[in-house]
Amino acid sequence: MRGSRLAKETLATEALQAMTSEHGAANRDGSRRPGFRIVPGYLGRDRQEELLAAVRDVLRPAPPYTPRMPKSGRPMSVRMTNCGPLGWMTDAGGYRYQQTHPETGAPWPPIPDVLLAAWNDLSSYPHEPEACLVNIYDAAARMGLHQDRDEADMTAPVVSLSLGDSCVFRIGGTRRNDPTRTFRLGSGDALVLGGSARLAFHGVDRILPGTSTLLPEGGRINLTLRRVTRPQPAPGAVSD
Ligand SMILES: O=C(O)CCC(=O)C(=O)O
Repeated sequence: MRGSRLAKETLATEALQAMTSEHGAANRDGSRRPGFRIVPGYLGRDRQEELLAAVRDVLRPAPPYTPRMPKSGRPMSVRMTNCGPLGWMTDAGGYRYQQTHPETGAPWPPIPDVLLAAWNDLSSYPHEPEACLVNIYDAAARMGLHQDRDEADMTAPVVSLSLGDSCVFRIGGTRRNDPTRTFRLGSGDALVLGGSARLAFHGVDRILPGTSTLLPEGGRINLTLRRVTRPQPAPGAVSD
């Protein structure tokens, strides 16, 4: 099983490197350091169900809300919530991280262990994530091309896991007008944006309804893990 997963992963990574190398979103040296990396089937069905149960435990105290675009206040099609010490928010007041749910005023629930384990496995980053954005897509939802740039520590990658229906994911380079490519992200797939791809523009063009049986209600859930603040140096550490 593991061998075939690794073989699939290698093929997918090579294909993606070939697709993206023209605009620098992938590691050019073929190394395993986080650049642009996709791991198809990272979570098998049992682990997907475990993660889904953990996400439902997050949604009870932190119900999904409709985020709004800065300035215009226009509602987004994706619904969102968060877990972790910080949560990413957008409304007419702008993009930001905050410690509490915008509607309940309560602190976000903690990041479930199954997600922390995925971060430790995939991020190659020695500190914990501080925010896990939960994006909930119905069949009509999408997410426009954007960069994740509200974080202070860009040496930490973005790690994301998908559950439920597949989506058409789009990724480009670090400039909005760079060429883009699309590929399918399915239930259990992991994606890492690090290194030269940390600031790559990306988004979700559309959901492919009926492509997964995981969510009885249909649709897709995406969990995006991020480190937000720079870690404090250990006491007595000498900086150069
Ligand atoms: O749903 C996805 O796969 C992408 C989510 C995303 O780009 C984000 O939350 O910034």
